[in-house]
Amino acid sequence: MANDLQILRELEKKVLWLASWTIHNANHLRANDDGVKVGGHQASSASLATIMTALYFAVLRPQDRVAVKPHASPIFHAIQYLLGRQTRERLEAFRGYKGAQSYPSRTKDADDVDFSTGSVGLGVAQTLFSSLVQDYVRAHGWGLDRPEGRMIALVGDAELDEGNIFEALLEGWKQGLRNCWWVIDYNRQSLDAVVREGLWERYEQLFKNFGWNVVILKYGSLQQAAFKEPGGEKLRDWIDNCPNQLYSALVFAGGAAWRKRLNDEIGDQGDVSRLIEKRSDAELAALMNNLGGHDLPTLVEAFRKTDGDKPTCFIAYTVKGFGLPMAGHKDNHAGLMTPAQMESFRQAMNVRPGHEWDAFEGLTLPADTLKGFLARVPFAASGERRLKAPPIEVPAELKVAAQAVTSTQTGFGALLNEIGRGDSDFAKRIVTTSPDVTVSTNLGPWVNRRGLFARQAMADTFKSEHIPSTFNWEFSPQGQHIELGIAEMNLFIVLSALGLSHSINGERLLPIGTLYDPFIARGLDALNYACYQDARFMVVATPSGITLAGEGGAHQSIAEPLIGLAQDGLASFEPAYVDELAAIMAWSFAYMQKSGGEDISLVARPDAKPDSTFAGRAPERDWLRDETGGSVYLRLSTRPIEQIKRQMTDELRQQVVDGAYWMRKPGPNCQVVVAYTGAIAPEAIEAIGLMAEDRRDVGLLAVTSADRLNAGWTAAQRARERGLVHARSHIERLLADVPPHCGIVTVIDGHPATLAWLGAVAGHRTRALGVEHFGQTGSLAELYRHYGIDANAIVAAAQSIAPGRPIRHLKALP
Ligand SMILES: Cc1ncc(C[n+]2csc(CCOP(=O)(O)OP(=O)(O)O)c2C)c(N)n1
Ligand SMILES: [Mg+2]
Repeated sequence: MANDLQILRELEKKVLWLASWTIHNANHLRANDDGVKVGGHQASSASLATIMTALYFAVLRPQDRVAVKPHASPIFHAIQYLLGRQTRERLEAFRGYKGAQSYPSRTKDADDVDFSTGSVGLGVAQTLFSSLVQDYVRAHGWGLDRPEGRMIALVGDAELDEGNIFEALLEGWKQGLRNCWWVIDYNRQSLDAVVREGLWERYEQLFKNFGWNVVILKYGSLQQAAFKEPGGEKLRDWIDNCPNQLYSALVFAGGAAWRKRLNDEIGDQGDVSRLIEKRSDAELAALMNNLGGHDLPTLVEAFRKTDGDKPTCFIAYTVKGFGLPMAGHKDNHAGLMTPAQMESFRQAMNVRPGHEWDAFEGLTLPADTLKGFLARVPFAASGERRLKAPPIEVPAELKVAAQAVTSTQTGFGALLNEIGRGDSDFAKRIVTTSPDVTVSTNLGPWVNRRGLFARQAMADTFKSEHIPSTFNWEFSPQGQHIELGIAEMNLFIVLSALGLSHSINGERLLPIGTLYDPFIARGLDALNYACYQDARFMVVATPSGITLAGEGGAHQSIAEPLIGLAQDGLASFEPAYVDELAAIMAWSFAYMQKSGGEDISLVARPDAKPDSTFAGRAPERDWLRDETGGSVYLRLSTRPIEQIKRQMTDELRQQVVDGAYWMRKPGPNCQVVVAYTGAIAPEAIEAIGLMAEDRRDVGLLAVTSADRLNAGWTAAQRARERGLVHARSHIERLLADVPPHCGIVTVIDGHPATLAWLGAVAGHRTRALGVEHFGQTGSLAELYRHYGIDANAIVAAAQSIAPGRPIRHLKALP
């Protein structure tokens, strides 16, 4: 009977073979006529072959979740293939259309990727925050019937240069992180080069400082045995003092080179020489390559004896390109084996031509033994590892008593405060978080009601000392606000973790993160990452724009509306009025929970009939992916503006959500339409008034979501191009009756391109006003005038694109 170690050794070989073959197939065998470099990172993958074999086949349990280093994707897919969770077709199409993905992807891969990776550093931090979210969920009494999982990142050593990892590390320490493992693939190579000497010592110290266990896996079992031989101590010292560059170079050069070097440097004609000489070149190379990260017994033992209560960092010494001809070479990052090298690798692996994809080809143990083992692998025991949670019922309307003059930011605080009064499941599932701008983004009233989250209760000393304070800052396991330090990267990664809780923990959360609008840019890659893996959350960005007046250029956002327009997976809104905000938020909480499938065709359902389906409004919702759902970005303002007294009808609510409505419908002879977004509403209204005597039937279009409006328009065009002739988007219907000669002036406190496309919808001449240059301090009136978005600038733009008699209220522009 083969023991488990023998089986794991066989599987390790097979994993390495399959991953290498997958990459080779994509590069050399599959037609790739487009001349684009395919790549595939054979060396980078091989580095993790042993560690991942140990983890997936011997250590992981179904509840554990892993972020796999981007370039180890082929190893991951090979392992899933052996476990029957990945198809040969997808492996054959690796890096191709609908094939296994170059970097593990939750949304594009079919083999149950836990966390997407690709932009290095982000997946690592995601595991940390996922562990905190697991604690959050359990502290609230949910999901206790399931075992706690460990959140594990397989980290490249050069990946640790990414600062977001250290931001996360600090936050993890503050929040009492547990159940988190980071396994560092210490191959001492990055993309370009060999890493600095002694980096492991810095890491060790650093992780210990943040309360982590550090386990250094430097020597494999062959090395450990050799160190016990006479002369072994000398060998160990030599290894310890060998510079990274040299070690890598010798790994590449192989057994004879090791022999020469070791004899030259520590040969003593005695014990050490005997230790070297009694090994063949191949054995010597195997010994020197037998670093901790390539030694199954060492790895399995180290992983098995680590429990979850402290976070643990494993520094596993590895060889980049382990087992492959380019092993150790500093230029191997994107290196590929040549067909000739692959051929000798095939022979060495005993794989017959034509049997390259056979799971057990060339192995020495009987297939039944291996099959039996694979069928018992705990990781794959419970089938589908991705969990589901039913949607939380959301009120159709959110009520708030808005003051006569107020801002959207104040409205947001008031709406959440109202929700916070209730004891519904909806209120309980909301979790808020903010990077040290909780109070200044108006989450204060909500936090006062619902408390801050910590696994251990902490009293608010100001309160217990009876010192008056507006805010009750009490921490408890029941709290519903996660207070973060000032790191916007962390905000978006925790939102990513919270927003996947339904899938990871089987418990749905409704996460809301707040920050200042300009600082979205600070965490932008993490926001993109969160959207890419289809996490569901609401980002509330406030204050925004030059409307922030006195705060000046460093705090005033310009480009963010364009991010809102372009970011996939994120529906963006910028309402002007609190009743609009209430409608948008109610819709958003439901939208965040929809899951109509990731790959829904943009055009329409497959059963859509060209003539009837597009007659009603519903299909446009399909193009907008309303049934697919997504995350939401609300760009809010601190500017108090006079609210409109009106009834929020169902029709108006729908239009607000669809992206625009006529605040003042243009008459049949309309010469000018003003289309505005957000806090600039009073200027747009004022401009309409100033023009009224000199331009006929002026229209005022309130744009609540340039993003959704634009997406609908694009999708309708695409639908028509595919034969659905009646497809009409919301903006096309709104502009249908605007006469062709009419001009459109758009205005937003943000980049003008956000709305400039409106002119292309029905061919109206358009002038787009907005902010193109850094802001500065000043009063609101001064800044609006300076940047040309005040009422007078709107009127001047109208006069220039919709000529007629001079508009008498127009003043000369500064
Ligand atoms: C944010 C980001 N920047 C750059 C890259 C390009 N890149 C991919 S891997 C890599 C180096 C990785 O080195 P390491 O983490 O040590 O992994 P190894 O290849 O040694 O296994 C770089 C720079 C990336 N994927 N993401
Ligand atoms: Mg490396």
